Amino acid sequence: MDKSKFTNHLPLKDVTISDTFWGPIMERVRTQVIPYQWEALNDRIPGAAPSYSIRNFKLAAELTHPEQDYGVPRDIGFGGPVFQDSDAAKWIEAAAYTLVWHPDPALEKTLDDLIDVICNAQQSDGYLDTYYIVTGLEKRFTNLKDHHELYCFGHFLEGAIAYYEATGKRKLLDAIIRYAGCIDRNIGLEPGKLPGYPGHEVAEMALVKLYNITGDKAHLALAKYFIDQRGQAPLYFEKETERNKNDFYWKDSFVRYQYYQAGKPVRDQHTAEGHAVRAAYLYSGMADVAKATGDDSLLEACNNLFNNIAERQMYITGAIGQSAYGEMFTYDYHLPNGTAYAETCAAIGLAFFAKRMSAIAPRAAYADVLERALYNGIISGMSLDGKAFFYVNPLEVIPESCLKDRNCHHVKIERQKWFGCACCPPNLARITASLGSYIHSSRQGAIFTHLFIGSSAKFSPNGANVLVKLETRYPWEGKVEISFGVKEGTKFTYGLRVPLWCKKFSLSLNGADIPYKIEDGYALMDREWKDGDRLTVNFDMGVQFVRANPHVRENIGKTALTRGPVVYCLEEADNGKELFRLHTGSPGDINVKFEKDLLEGVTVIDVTGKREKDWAGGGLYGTDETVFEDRKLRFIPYYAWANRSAGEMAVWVNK
Ligand code: FUB
Ligand code: ZN
Repeated sequence: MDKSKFTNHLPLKDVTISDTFWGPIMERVRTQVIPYQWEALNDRIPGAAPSYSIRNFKLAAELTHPEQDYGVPRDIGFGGPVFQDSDAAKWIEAAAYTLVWHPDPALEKTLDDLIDVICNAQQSDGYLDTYYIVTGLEKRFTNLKDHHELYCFGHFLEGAIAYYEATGKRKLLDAIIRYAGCIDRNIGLEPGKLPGYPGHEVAEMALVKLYNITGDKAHLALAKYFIDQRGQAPLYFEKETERNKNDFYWKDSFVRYQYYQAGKPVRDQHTAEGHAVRAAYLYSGMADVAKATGDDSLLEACNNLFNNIAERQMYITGAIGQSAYGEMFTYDYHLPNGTAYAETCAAIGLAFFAKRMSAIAPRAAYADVLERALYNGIISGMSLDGKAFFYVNPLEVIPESCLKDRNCHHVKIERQKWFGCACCPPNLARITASLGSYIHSSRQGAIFTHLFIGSSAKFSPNGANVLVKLETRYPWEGKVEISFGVKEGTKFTYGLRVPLWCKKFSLSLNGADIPYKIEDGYALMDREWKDGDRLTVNFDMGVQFVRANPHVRENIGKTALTRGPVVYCLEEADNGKELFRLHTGSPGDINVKFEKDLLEGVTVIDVTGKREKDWAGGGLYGTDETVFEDRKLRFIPYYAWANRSAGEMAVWVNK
């Protein structure tokens, strides 16, 4: 493993975002989404499915400390799915990130009060999971496969770390470190412990994050153990199921333990399989452990899995998880558009994985996937007003199918206010609120820019402070200006990602040519940088008519329009019904314009195309020639669909 290539992403506190695209989204998350989700977690959204999340914490706190009274009836029982704790934990994480870039004493107070409740629910040995605290602690750790204790623990950790980093307050962090100790005492290979691991991954990456703060080798060792033990024979989940007479939902399915990526050791897994969110979180944790321990075989497994996803199982929107059955991956080149599951959380998980891989070695192939997911399959999960959410993000929607075709029942034609299983909305909030930490990474002597997001960021690549400022109207325009603030001339390598979608670009420094070499898709400039140096890059943002690999049977004869990182779609609101009858025209006949009053400001693509006309004679089958009429087609960014009216949508269009 070439450790000299390792980089670290910049901490959130060192980046200030001023981006014209992401800035408003982040602000909406802060001002709309976070308060709205707080109401949802407290079951105060009329007409929305109750969360029970905060109620469960209050109930658990009352049961743990009978002198406490949060006004929750003690005989009421646990509410919602077993993993409801994670929704509050993700909310804490997202809210904490916003505090970094927008201090808010009232929000901090709400968080402190919630943390008090959570800590009151904690058991004396550190255990902290409201499902078992409420339903019976004697059953804890008896169903790691399905009951999400270690998943909630992982999310608690992520939330606690974020809050500690935002405020310096350790109460939640210390509580969760005690919980980590409890887990360590109960789970592992040593005699008397359960040789188990998470049924839903996330704790692996959270523990590495914790290790980076505490430096406590036990935290890294627990993450490594979870990864190494997964799928080892005899299968823990099989033994656990037999021992505790647990259900095994996937018993008669082809996927069995691979649903949990636990059917074989992780280093023997070469294709992404099973539940997509679980998989993406596992692979992210594997990348973290590989980097922290310098484990070559683990990194090789990460690369195999990354390539399998990016080259064979990822939608053009960066979405993953083709199948509603099991919210799972299916198989290579199987990318159905209308029945896609494409869970928002899964695209977010892929972004986590891609971010980690690009820290291990800056390569455009990694950051391109990150960017693809961010600008498309992730933010499609949220309405433009931040008040409604998609769980499922298909690439084609026909409203009648969603009602009458069982295979499309999971597809909603309008974003929902909340969900009984509300994993996606807080996940969206936490990734957007922490976007500052995705833009750059650095190592001794080098800074890399992975994403083009208007911001200023502080580095010290060689001891001296460097300020890197990005100004751009990306993704609508391809010009990015990068200026450097340094006290004295400072020598370091600056690496700028050249997106793989970009066929042509120009680069200049202070108006003159600058020498660079391309390595792994980054333009590397090794020089002494002076204060005020201004680098200008212009990425050609021509509209591209993209094809899918011919192995993808759904997209044969079709094209998808992209411009820069943005994937486009046709919507009924602009193009009428039966979008599947439309054909694009010639790539030459295109009009691209920015519509500032449409969908919060988007660049649209107008193309002259054709529509198959009705048959003169009617009838279901026949031999008539296809007759076309001319049609103007309007393409809008995919992420912005379903923000005007419910209707059809299609990404892939007949050529
Ligand atoms: O199981 C917890 C979360 O609920 C998963 O990550 C999502 O896919 C949803 O099933
Ligand atoms: Zn989700």
